[in-house]
Amino acid sequence: MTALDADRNGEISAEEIKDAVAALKKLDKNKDDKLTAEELRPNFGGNRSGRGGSGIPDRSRAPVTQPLKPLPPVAKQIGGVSTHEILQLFGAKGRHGGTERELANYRRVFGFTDADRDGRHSKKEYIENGAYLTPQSRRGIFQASDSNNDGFVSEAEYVENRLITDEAKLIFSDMDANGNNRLTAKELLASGKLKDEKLANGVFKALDTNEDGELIIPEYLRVWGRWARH
Ligand SMILES: [Ca+2]
Ligand SMILES: [Ca+2]
Ligand SMILES: [Ca+2]
Ligand SMILES: [Ca+2]
Repeated sequence: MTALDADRNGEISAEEIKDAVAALKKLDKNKDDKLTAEELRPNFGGNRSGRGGSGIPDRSRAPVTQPLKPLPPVAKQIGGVSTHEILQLFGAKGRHGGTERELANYRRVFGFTDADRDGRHSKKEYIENGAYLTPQSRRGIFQASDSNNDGFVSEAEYVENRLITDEAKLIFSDMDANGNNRLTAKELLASGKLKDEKLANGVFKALDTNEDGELIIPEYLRVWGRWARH
């Protein structure tokens, strides 16, 4: 993408497509008319002149932050109802939701943080240099988004996470009847989304990982996000 997008506007124009063969040939460093994965990988090693690079040395391999304390294994079913069905009862579409417009917007936002334009967020780009919420929250979001645990958040992983969490937050505020950003078991039941009281209480317990009788959004999202990725 970066190789073909000569004017760096995030789109490949007809003009750029015409030049694609030449642009791809430029990537073929050893001139064997084949592009290996190595050659396709953006160059992190010095040569950044003229690419609008930040000039900041790449420290993405250095440990930026300690991992969060892992959650205990998340139940796949509650009271005989699968977490997949539970999300459906809440009306969640999860990663399968989203209009074309929303998807396009998420991809655009992804691009703002992908400073070196290699198609993935490094910990440095997202956690260290990010501005959203707090570093600790960014670390939590980053880890939740990195579904394949390779230490980077790809565009697809980012979009998936936005689809899951934006929807989950809407459902949360929908249930938070008194609008105090805290959800009680009573509010969850009163929302009528889970008609079965036993099930509603079981779901609440599963979400309330610190067992204080209330859900706050990050706490709720940690478990919800895992259910939505099954
Ligand atoms: Ca990047
Ligand atoms: Ca990843
Ligand atoms: Ca509330
Ligand atoms: Ca709690």
